[in-house]
Amino acid sequence: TPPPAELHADDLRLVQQLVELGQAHLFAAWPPEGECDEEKAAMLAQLRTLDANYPGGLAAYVSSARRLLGLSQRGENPMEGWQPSVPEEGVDLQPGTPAYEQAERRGLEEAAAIGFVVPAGGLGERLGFSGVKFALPADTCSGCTVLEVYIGYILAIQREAHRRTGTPAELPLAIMVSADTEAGILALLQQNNFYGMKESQVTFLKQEKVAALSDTDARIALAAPFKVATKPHGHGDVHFLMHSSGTASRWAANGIRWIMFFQDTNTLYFSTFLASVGVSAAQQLAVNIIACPRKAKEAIGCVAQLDHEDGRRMVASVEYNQIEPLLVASGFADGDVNEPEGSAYPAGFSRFPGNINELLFHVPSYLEVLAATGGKIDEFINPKYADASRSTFKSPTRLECMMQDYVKTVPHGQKVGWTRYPQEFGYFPCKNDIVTGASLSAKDVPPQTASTAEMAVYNMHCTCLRKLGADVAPPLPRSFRGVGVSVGPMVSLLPDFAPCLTLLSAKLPSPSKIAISQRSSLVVRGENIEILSLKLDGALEIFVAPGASLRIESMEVVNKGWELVELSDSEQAVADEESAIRGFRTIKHETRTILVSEGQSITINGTHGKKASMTDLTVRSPRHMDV
Ligand code: UGB
Repeated sequence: TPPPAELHADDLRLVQQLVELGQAHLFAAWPPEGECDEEKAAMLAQLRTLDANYPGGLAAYVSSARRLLGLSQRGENPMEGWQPSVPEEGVDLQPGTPAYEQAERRGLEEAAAIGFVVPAGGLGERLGFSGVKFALPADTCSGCTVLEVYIGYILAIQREAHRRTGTPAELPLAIMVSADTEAGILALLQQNNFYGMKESQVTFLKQEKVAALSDTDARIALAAPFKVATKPHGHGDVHFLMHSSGTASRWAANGIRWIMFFQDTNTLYFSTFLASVGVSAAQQLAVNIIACPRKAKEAIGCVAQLDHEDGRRMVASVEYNQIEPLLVASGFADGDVNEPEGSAYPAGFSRFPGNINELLFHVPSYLEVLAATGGKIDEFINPKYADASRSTFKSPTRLECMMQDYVKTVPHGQKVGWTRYPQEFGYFPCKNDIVTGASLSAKDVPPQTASTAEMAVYNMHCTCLRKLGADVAPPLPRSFRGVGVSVGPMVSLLPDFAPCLTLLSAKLPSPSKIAISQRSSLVVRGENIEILSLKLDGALEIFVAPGASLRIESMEVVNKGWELVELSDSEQAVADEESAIRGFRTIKHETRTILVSEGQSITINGTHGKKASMTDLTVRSPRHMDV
């Protein structure tokens, strides 16, 4: 079909290129010149977008797809010839130890030079939540959204950098959005004044979908006569966008030496990340893969040393759907199993560290790789075949890529290591709906639900307090609609109070004088707060405005507190999505709320057997009313 005469020169080149690539079918049904011109123009615009948003354009896309589809059709295993083992080079860090403190202090020295990147183009389809996942509460006691907590940590680190260097810092955040999430995330930020961040600190990277492919020849599929079918390409797009938008080099020019990549529903990433920066800086790591203890069959990748028969060697994350076949093919007869008692590795977990997709990059090394690769990441394809000869698909397929596969493009001169933290500081994303969560729970596989994510936040903060020497009751096992959780005191220490263990320690000079009972809830928000002695048996909320201060010399709070109540069948049936994915509601029986407004400086001393007088304080917060 001759191309329409009015085609722009670039369009003409693209059409010719596509015809040469065996994609003439895209234009085969086009009517003669003068008919459907708007529709043709729209399709050409779509093709230009697809061409511009893939390293090397559509030609490179089709050629990679043909190679991978060929391998897949022949049934060749892309992991063939690789032998996995537990990587020897890595650090197990235990918060509360001198090694941890040293790493965190080293990380704090780098505070002014850290940038943050979070891919958030995915919808919570598996979760049963139709909004953007950033809008979910990280924990319902504080009510703060996940994005609010993420930004809270970044701003707290930024303030610390300012304090240390004497120069105001503005740490950058890049959010990768997709057509599915862009409007929701932007609205969330705008409605909340960017949670205190300057709008100019936030970069939106828009991820485009890639062309869907209808057969093993990588023929691009049409969704309609003038519309190419498209599908998501995966979180690996983030590197191409960091490169093609100039963001990585702009940040480097502004003094950013480290970039932390992470995912969209696990605020625990930030509990230890400064120590990881410290490890990277001390060991001069180009990439630090942050890991957690991994339960066998858990849907997270394995960090493994991979040695190929042909001499190639790398440390990388093996994706969860490839672990079982790889292990069985390489001499681990039992496949993906937890280690037994008496093993050389920690019993009850997979021997391989779990990849939590928190990756810390050294920026100059990253720029070197981006310059060489254009941000292209190793891809894979996963067609569902409709016939035994593996030539037709049940539905169009596409290439996919993952953020963590960046390590596969790192040259040998650059060091890749890993840092693993104990489970309480690890990975509790909010990914699965409550029914899926209950069935995983029954198999002793981490359910990754909203309830486990929320309890993990409280348990992490309790662990921090215990590590410092406070007397905090341990969590007890409970279940909400079949999902097993550990429920202890519900403690939420927001990042402006203390973004890391070292800075928390400074706010609690006599931690052995802090005691929190099992049924207690504690929310602390505000920068200038010092707690010397506190006995809590109930619910306490503390909000101290910027520029205000609170010193609790001694206080005892006893009240009816808050209670978590499992939703009944009838309540669950009518619950809003946010509650339904948790399976419980919180009844706030009684709360002590301390709100210190701007300009106030308050000391509470409730010794001599009487409770602290609250008459001089505003005791209600606008967001958190007593019930
Ligand atoms: N995301 C995008 O921004 N764009 C996309 O096209 C897709 C996702 P999922 P997945 O940590 O639990 C990853 O869907 O793919 C964002 C790791 O590969 O939650 O199942 C999305 O918004 C795996 O090794 O994760 O698996 C979210 O922020 C394991 O570590 C992020 O990418 C697993 O996560 C992850 O998307 C895990």
